[in-house]
Amino acid sequence: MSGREAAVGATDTVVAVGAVTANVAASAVTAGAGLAEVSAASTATGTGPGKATATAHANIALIKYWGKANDELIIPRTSSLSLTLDELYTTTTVRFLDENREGVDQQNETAHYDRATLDGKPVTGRPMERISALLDIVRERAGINAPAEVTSHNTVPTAAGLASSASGFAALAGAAAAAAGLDLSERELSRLARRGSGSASRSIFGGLAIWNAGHDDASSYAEPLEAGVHGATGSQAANDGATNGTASDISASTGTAFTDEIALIVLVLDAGPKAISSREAMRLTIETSPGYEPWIRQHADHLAEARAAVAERNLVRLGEAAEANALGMHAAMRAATPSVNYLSEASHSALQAVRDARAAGFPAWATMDAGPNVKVLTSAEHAEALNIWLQERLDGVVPGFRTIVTHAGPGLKVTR
Ligand code: 2P0
Repeated sequence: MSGREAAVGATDTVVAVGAVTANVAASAVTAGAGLAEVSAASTATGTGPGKATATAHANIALIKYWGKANDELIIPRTSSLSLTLDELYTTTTVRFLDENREGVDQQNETAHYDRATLDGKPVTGRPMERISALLDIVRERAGINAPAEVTSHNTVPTAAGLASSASGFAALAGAAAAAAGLDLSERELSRLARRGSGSASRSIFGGLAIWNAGHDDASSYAEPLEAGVHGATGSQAANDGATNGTASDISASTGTAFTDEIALIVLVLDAGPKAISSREAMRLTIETSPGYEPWIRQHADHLAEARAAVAERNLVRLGEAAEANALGMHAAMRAATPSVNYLSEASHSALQAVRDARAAGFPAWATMDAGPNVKVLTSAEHAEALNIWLQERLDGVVPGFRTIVTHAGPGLKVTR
């Protein structure tokens, strides 16, 4: 019996998908193929038919996804490797309404029949179309025809390059599938989340995850990078066998994963929305930048380095590969026509501060996404001291910045 099967029919049950970390109660029981039934009646919300709530955490790519081989299915040009974060997450409830949409021209009208709010504000326009498009995939698979009401809350500053679309679409995929009564594996959930936003495929999993580029819908999915990370920090350290062959081992003596030895400091330099969507910026980079194909060629080396680094638990090697990969991605964007530049003056000050921190002896490597904020990979051991050092270093240089110290976070959790 899978964890999901165990949960079906039970009321007030939380189903945790993916890595279970220290954030999950030690009483958690792992089951089957990485799905864990968690005894947590007090945390469960409504359980009526057609309704489910999911929480998914943001992830930051250490080796990036930038560019699609297939725009419609969101098949990327490269595989990517990420860390799911504890502090930044989205919680989404999907309720399929007791109506059906028969007689409606669904090609044109679907978006009008679904309703969504994000942090209490109605979602409209293109973001609403993207939500309905994902709901359509779920409706088709489940053979239902009901409009949905979606309620979403974000701890991530939306659209500021802090991966809100990753946590957002992973939570939507998990909640919508459960609300529709679909019994999906982690891999299927990853593929479904990918259809909403590529990076969301990785947020199904906790800790370090790799999104295998693949070549079609079935072969493009994420999976955990480290064996045994499921529950590795809880009482149920037994490896659930959900990973396959790509993984490094958990330290037998300490029971910790490499994932739990690393931290990421987010330097929030500007929490406003970005000027150009990453989807559009990727397209411009692919179509016009002479720097794109060279970056793609380097990317294979960066990914191999990062995988080897995780296997040997080598933070220096991982940090060097991550920083080189991010700098190359931004250089490729800069060379597009028109040039895409997400980095601000504050970003460059932060990048200099990270180099200075390294010179001062800290483990510290920078990565940047589709926004001006800089994320600093470091060790869990040094995170607090480095955070203070960076705050002091940037005080008076970057006005109004704040920092968020994050560690590895858990995979998708679905509540029915
Ligand atoms: C990543 N980013 O690997 C890269 C690095 C931003 C920079 O994935 O078009 O919102 O929805 O698949 O996932 C941001 O792009 O793009 C992203 P779509 P997504 O995290």
